[in-house]
Amino acid sequence: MGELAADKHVKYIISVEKKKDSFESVVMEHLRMNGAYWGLTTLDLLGKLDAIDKEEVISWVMQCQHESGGFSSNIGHDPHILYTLSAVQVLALFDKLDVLNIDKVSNYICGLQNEDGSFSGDMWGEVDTRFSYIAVCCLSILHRLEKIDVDKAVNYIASCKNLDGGFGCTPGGESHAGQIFCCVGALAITGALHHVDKDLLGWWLCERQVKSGGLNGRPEKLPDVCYSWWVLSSLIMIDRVHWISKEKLVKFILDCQDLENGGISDRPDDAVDVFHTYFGIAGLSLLEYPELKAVDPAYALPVDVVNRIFFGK
Ligand code: GRG
Ligand code: ZN
Repeated sequence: MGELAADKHVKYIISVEKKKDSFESVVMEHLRMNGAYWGLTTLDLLGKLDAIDKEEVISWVMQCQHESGGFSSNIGHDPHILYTLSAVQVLALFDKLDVLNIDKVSNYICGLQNEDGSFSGDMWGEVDTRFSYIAVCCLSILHRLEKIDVDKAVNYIASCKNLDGGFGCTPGGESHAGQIFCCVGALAITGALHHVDKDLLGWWLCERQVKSGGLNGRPEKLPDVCYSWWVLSSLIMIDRVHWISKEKLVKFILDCQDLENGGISDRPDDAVDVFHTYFGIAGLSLLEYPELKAVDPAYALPVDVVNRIFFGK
């Protein structure tokens, strides 16, 4: 089996960050804040966050904040709850949460909670359990969870649970590993994992491992490196990670590396991108691959960053 080409991946992430006019960057323009979170978290897990000009990133992040308190994907775009979490996560990575007006950011998020406990993603109102996770995760990082109706938020997530033990984006929505991560993550952060049938969900999740060792996101679908994050983090949060073969999954992720130019793709021999590079490295970190920082499965941040947020260490 090959090894992790850590130095190549560091170079790849830094080159994407620098090539702001490249094709990938233009396509990613509307995802820049989210992309910054993926790239910078990957560098931190690889122990190379100091390769980045911290002040430049922080100044750009703060220019993406709006009057409403929310953040947008890039300067001049509209604010959205996803980019608000990414901005907060990026500031947390650099230990710079103190530049935020915490009440302003948390008011923006609170304003997106609906009467039934669900969350909208922005002022246009789309509702999805992704936004429930984002709200809970972000407010928890800001120590402002008490500002929303947590019971209602939890009950809404519980109402999205299916008979197969999984969760969907709204009540009755098909179970999908991405939504399961969001629902289990939000329930873990709020101390409400008793709503999860761990054996039933653990069974559904471990059935996501296919012959090649990779994981898919739902039955009959192709494996994809990003599910090494969505599925594995969920299995860890419900204590069932020993139900899959870790060795086979490590091999699948390593097989998706571009050994020449760095980066990780969704499946072997496809083109690499920052998104799958992040999920590959974060997945390997969850699998306790040597020389990577540990990542927290609920907050999707390095464990030392989470400890600093909650214990000041
Ligand atoms: C901080 C880690 C972190 C996340 C923020 C955005 C978000 C919260 C969560 C997204 C969860 C989600 C729905 C992930 C799934 C993304 C994905 C690969 C969707 C693909 O779905 P299909 O149907 O692909 O196109 P399949 O694999 O089912 O064929
Ligand atoms: Zn993917």
